[in-house]
Amino acid sequence: MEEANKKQTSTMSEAQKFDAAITDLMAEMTSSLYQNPETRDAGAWFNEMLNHALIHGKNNRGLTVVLTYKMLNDQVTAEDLKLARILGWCVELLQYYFLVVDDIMDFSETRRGRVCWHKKENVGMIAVNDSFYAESCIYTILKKYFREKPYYAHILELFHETTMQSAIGQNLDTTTALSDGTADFSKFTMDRYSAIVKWKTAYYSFYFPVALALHMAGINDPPRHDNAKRILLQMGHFFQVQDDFIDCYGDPEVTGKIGTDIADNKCSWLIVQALKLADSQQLKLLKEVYGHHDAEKTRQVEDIYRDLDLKKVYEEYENSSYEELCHTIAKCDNLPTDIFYEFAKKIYKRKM
Ligand code: DMA
Ligand code: MG
Ligand code: MG
Ligand code: MG
Repeated sequence: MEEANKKQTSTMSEAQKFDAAITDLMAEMTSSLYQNPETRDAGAWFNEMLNHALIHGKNNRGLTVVLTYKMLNDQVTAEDLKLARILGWCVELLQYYFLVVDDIMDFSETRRGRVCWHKKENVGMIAVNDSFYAESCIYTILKKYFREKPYYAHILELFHETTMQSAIGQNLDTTTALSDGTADFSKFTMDRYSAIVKWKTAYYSFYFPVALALHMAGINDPPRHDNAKRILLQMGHFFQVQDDFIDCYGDPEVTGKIGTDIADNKCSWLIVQALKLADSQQLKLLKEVYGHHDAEKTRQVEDIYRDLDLKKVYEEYENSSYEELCHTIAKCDNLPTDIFYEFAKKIYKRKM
């Protein structure tokens, strides 16, 4: 039986092994709550919450920890690989607890092909506390598996720093979208856009997983981290532009989420481009119809996007910025560049 298990494990892809690693972790996260009669009900609740969507993501960020660690180390032990997968799942947990609240703030209905957690019957604003719980799981797991590791302090600091960066980004994102009924486009500049996406997405989605793998591999010198950060923040900007495009043009069957950026009055890449291209009449109409939770007004914004051929503007951007990114990667001389090329390849032309 054990032999058969071993054989099965050896033929599994890294993505499948990563997927499999969550089963034990999931049980560990809530088991202490189940053991205590006082907290048993909370254990059952949190178990359902974690099962709702944590395991239905693309796992790109988590997998990046494992794949990067492998690329930095030609003699990885099975034990270290197991730890890299656990660390990868902690990255997924960080993303998850931000998304649970992001979906409340963004008035979203669906996520990862299912109804958003806060939209489930009896959940509502209890989801805010569930997000805190998911965050706290990270630190329980890190303590259990990494406490004795020489890089423990480095990764702990990185989790805290990344949480702060993402919270700053979410603040910029949501406060830039504040509106008193008529869209005020004066804040919707490319500079503001770049700041929002760097803080809300690029740090946690790109620098963070790679930096964790670097720390695991014993790499913590500023020159190499700074170099990785420079490349990965550029990649993160590209990725959020894609996310904004997908918000309007993606197929919800594929993306698992229904876009809300226009109705939410978001400083999305698409509106920033539209403001550059619109004539005075289009601009006047955009001011009236952008940023309302009203299907007809949203459709009018989409019509203007179509008239401005934003799809084509995006396609040109995707091609040229991918080339620029490869150019930046090629200049990196103190880390294996495959780390970055592999990551870039995975997201280029993505549909979800
Ligand atoms: C989400 O940005 C950012 C964080 C920190 C979760 P978003 O609202 O554009 O993401 P999504 O389109 O997935 O809701
Ligand atoms: Mg959102
Ligand atoms: Mg958001
Ligand atoms: Mg989005």
